[in-house]
Amino acid sequence: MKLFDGGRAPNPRRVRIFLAEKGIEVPLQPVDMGAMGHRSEALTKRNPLRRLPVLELDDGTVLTETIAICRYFEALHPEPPLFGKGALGTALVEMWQRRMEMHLFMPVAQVFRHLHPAMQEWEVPQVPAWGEANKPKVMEFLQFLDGELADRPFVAGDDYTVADITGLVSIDFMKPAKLTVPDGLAHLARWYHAVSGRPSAKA
Ligand SMILES: N[C@@H](CCC(=O)N[C@@H](CS)C(=O)NCC(=O)O)C(=O)O
Repeated sequence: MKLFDGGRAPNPRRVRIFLAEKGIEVPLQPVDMGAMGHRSEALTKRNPLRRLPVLELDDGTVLTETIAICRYFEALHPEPPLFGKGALGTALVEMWQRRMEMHLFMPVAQVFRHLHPAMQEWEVPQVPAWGEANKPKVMEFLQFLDGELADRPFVAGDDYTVADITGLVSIDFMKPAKLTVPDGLAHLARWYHAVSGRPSAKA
């Protein structure tokens, strides 16, 4: 098994954090995304969509999509459960993971990809107006999230889950997107301090 990894890119980092939380070691195959290594022949053969992360199993099966890869490891190593427990718990984690991805991660990504000069070769065409249009979406969601975090330690409840991983990576992704978390979101700040202080955050 090997995990084709994209260094600082946010989706590969989500998988690395997930693995670190589980205590699972998977051999990493670093891909230099700055040199467009994810568009090489070797990577395109494995993932024609030319995106990372890519997990290759020993029998040659290829898994892509961050959450699919995480679910694979969750099934193999159920402890600690990062996709929730029981009917309600897993549904709540699914709900929050999707909210974090759709309403935070994606808008931040759109700002970065459509406004950052380094993304000109990646996002064709770059539509700066679309990048700008996503900025208020990020801010609105952060306000909402701050209110939600007022009465629980983690995004989906009492336990740290994959929804927190997506949240952490999204907030960190705001830096290259040149976005700043607004002042005064005390619950969000408390949560961010907790999740970014976990050893897994360094993965
Ligand atoms: N839906 C995929 C998205 C993967 C993705 O977009 N990965 C980025 C790195 S964070 C990538 O490979 N981008 C390459 C490109 O846009 O050319 C997932 O969840 O894994």
